[in-house]
Amino acid sequence: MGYEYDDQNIFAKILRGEIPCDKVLETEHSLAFRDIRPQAPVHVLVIPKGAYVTHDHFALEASDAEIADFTRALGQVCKLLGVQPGEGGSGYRLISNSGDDGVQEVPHLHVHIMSGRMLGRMVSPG
Ligand code: DGP
Repeated sequence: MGYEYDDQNIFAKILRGEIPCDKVLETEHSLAFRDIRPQAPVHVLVIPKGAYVTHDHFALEASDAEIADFTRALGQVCKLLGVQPGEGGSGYRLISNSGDDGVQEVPHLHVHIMSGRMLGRMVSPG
């Protein structure tokens, strides 16, 4: 089977500059911007620039440089947002919805960073 990447997805358009975004950070291989429908006072999405559909796709097929860049970008965004628990921040949650059970809306890997309120239990009862 494998993954087929749809280059017409909304994040691909953001990466090509066809749609604006509220940018938080850009690195060689990653981009972070604010979610258009925030579900917490702080809600930022971090995406790789490469054509990856889900986290497993990225983790298995991305280069070491892309993976290192993405992981560091996540850390840098947490720092920029002031949410690091070890630095006086109130903490945060990372979410990466994948596929149908994960209720993934946009088929380009993204990690949600959410903070600024008590986020409740990890998943809803269903
Ligand atoms: P999900 O695929 O379910 O993990 O969530 C996708 C998220 O992407 C959702 O929280 C809303 C956000 N989103 C969708 N379209 C846009 C857009 O055009 N711009 C921005 N900044 N966020 C978007």
